[in-house]
Amino acid sequence: MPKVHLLDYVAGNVRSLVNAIEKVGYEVEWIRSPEEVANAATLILPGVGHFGHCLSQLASAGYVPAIRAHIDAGKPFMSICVGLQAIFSSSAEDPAQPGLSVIPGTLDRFDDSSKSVPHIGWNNASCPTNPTLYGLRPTSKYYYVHSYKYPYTPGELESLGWAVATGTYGGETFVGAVAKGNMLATQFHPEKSGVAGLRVLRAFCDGSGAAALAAHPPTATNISASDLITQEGLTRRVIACLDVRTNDNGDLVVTKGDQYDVREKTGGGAVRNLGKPVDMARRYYEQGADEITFLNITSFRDCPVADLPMLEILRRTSETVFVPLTVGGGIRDTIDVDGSKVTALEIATMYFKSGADKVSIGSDAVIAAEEYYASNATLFGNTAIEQISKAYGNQAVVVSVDPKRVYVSKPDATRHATFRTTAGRGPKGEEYCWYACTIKGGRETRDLDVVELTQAVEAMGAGEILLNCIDKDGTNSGFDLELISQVKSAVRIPVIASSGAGNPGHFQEVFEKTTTDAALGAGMFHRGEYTVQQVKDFLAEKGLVVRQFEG
Ligand code: 1PR
Repeated sequence: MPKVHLLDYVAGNVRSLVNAIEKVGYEVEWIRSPEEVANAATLILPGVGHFGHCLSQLASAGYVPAIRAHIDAGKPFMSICVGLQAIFSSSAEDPAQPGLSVIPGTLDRFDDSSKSVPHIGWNNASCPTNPTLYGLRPTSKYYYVHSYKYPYTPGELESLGWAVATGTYGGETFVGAVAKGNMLATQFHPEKSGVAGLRVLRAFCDGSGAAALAAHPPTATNISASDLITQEGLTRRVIACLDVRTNDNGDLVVTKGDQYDVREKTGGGAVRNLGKPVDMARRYYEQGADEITFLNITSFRDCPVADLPMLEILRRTSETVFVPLTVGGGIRDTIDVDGSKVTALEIATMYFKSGADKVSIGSDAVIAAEEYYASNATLFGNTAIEQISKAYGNQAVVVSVDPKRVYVSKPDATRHATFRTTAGRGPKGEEYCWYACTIKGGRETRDLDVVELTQAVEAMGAGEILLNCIDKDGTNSGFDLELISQVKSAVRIPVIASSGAGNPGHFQEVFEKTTTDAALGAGMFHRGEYTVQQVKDFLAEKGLVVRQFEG
C-alpha cells in the first residue's frame, strides 16, 4: 500500500482518520518529530479541539518551521478541522496565539444569539468555481463540528489563488474547505463524512484532486456575488442509539427498556436481546444514520478498565462506520479491579483511542453540577467535563440527562424551574411540573432540575446535551416537546432530543415544534418497525432537509 504521513502531536481521536485513510487504500506512517517531516511526501495534519492548544503544541514541539517548509516546497499537505483553522494567521479563540499564516485572516466565533454553537452536523462544502474540488460534490453533505470559522467573502481568498468551498449555518456563510495546488484544508471531518468524505481523502491521497485543480485554477474574476451560497445547508440530524449491556448469559447485547426497565415482563424477566452492537451500528450507518451512540448502561462492572468490552466494540465499529461515534456509561473517576485509580480523563482517552469521537457523561455530570452550585457556581477545573473538554475540545463532551417529570400544584410549590403542562395533568390533577435529574440509570432521583444541570454543564465546557426522558423512554408515544423546549431555552449548546420516538412522524413533530438540534431513536429501529432511511425519506417528503446515505 502507498504511504501517507500523519503528524502525531496528540490531537485527540485520530483512529477514525487512520481507518478512513486505510479504507481508501493508503498506509499511515506517523511523524513523531519535526525532523521526520522532511521525509514525508504527503503530510496530513489532523486537528481536534482548541486553536491555541493545537498551535501551541505544534510550536512547542518545534513543528511550525517544518510544516511551513513542507508547504512552501509545494508538497501535498492536508489539514483537517482545527488543522484548517491553523493555516490562518489567528483566531478569536486565542488571539495571542499565532497561526501558521499561510492565509492572512482571523477566525471568529459563530453568533450564538439565535442558534446553537458549536455548529454540529452535516452541511455543505460547495465550491462554485470548482464544483468537484478534491472530490467534493455540491449535492453531498459533510460532517462539521466547530465553534469558530473563517467567514466567507466572495473573491477574497480566490484573489490569492485559493479555491473555496462554503457551508452556511444560521445565516453565516463560512469556509468549509480551501485548496491551492497540492494543499487542501477542510473545516469538516472527511473521515466522519461517510462515502462523501472518503472521496475527498482519496482525491487528496492519490493526487487526482490537485491535478484537476491545476487544470482549472480559480480566479477572483470568475466569482460573483451571486455565487455566495447563503442557503442554509445544515441537515436535520437523525441519530441511532444502542443501549449495550451484558445479558444473563454474559453476552454483550443491544437492549432496550421501557422507562429504563430492560427486562422482559414475562418468562423469567431476562434482559431483552435485540442484537449485536457492531452489526447493528453498521446497519444503521448503511441506512443513513448521521451518528451512532453507544450507551454502556451497566458500566460492565468487575472488569479491568483497559479490557472494557466497549473498547473492542468501538474499534470494530470504527473500521466500517464513517460517521461520528459517541460512547457513554461509566465515565467517571474510578478504582480499577486491581485497586489502582483511573481518572475519567483516562477512561475517555481509551474510548477516543478506540474510535469514539465524543464521550457522554451521565451520573457524574449530575454530581459535578450539585458541587458547582454548592460552591456558588465556582469552576475548579477538576471535573470530568472540564478535564475532557480541555484536552479534547468541548465538542467531544456530551452530557446525557436522564430526567423524570415531577408534578406540582403551583409554580411556587418548589424552588425548581416549573412550567404549566398541556400534556396532561398529574395524578392529583396538578397542572405544573418540573424535571428532576437522576443518576445510576434512573434509579436515584436528585434535588436538581434539568435547567440547573444543563446550565452548569454548559459552564463547565460540555459541547452538547443528550436529553433523554424516563417518562417517555420506550413508550413510542413521541418526544417530550415541553421538556425539550425548556432545555433549549436554557442553553446555547446543541440539544439532542431522545426518548419516545415511535414512528417517522415523531421526528417531523420534534423538528417542527421545537428548535432541537438533532433527534435520536432506539427501540423503533431495533425492533425493525422503521429504518433510519424511512425516517429520512419521510422528513424529506415533508420538506425538511436531510442527508441521504451515499453508497
Ligand atoms: O451514568 O455516566 O454511567 O451513563 C449511563 C448511561 O446509560 C446514561 O447515558 C443513561 O442514559 C444510560 N442508561 C442507564 N440505564 C439505562 C437503562 O435504560 N436502564 N439507558 C440507560 C438510557 C435512554 C436512551 C434511549 C432513548 C430512546 N437509554 O439511550 O435510547 O430513551 O429510546 P426510545 O427511542 O426507544 O424511546 P453514566
